[in-house]
Amino acid sequence: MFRLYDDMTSGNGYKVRLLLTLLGHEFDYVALDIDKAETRTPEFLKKNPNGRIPLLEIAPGDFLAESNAILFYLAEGTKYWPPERRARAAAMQWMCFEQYSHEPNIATARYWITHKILTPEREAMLPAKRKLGYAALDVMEGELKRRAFFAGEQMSIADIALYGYTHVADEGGFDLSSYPTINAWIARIAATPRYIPITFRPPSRPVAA
Ligand SMILES: N[C@@H](CCC(=O)N[C@@H](CS)C(=O)NCC(=O)O)C(=O)O
Repeated sequence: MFRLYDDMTSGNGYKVRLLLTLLGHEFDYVALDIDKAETRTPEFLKKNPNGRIPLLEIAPGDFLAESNAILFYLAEGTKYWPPERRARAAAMQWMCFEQYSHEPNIATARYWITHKILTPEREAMLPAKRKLGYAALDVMEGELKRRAFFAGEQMSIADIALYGYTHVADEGGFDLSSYPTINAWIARIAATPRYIPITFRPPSRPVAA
C-alpha cells in the first residue's frame, strides 16, 4: 500500500492526496508539521534528502519526491495521463509552468501569509510575487478560454497540478473575481466524482516519521 508523507496545509501535498483519492487508492497517511521542521529530521532526510513533502513511499524503502513526479507516477495508465502524444506534451508543458511560473509566486505568498511568517523582507517581496502570480493567472485564463482542460479534452494531472494552489490563491492575497474561466474550471474540477477538498484529512495511522 502507498504511504504518503505530507503536511495538511500543503497544496503540493493536496495534489497527491487528491489524485490518490480520485483513483480510489487506499494509502497510509503520515501527517508531518513543516512549521516544526519535521521534514528536516535526520530520520526524514534519509527518506528525502531534499527535506520536503509530499513524499510517496511506493514500496517499503522506495521513496518518490516532487508533487508533479508523483502525479505522473500515479497517473500512468489511467485517464489522468492523456493517451495522445501531443496532449501528453501539453500536460508536461503546464506542469513545468506550474513549478516555475505559478507555484513560486502564488503558493509562496500563501505560505508566508497563512503560516504567519511574513518578515519585513518577505513583505517587501510580496508585490513582485503578486505581479508574477497574476501574470500566471492571466496565462491560465487565456488558455481556458480555448479549452476546458489544460491537456486534451479531459481533466489530467496538469489540471490537478495547477488546481492545487489556484483554488486557494485568495489565501495568498490573490483576487480571482476577474477570472471567470478559471472559476468555471475550478468548479468543474470540484464536481469530479470522489473529489476531496484541501481540508479533508485522510485517515492517519500511527507511523513513526
Ligand atoms: N517542488 C516541490 C516543492 C515541495 C515543497 O516545497 N514542499 C514544502 C511544503 S509545500 C515543504 O516540504 N517545506 C518544508 C521545508 O522546506 O522544510 C513539489 O512540488 O513537491
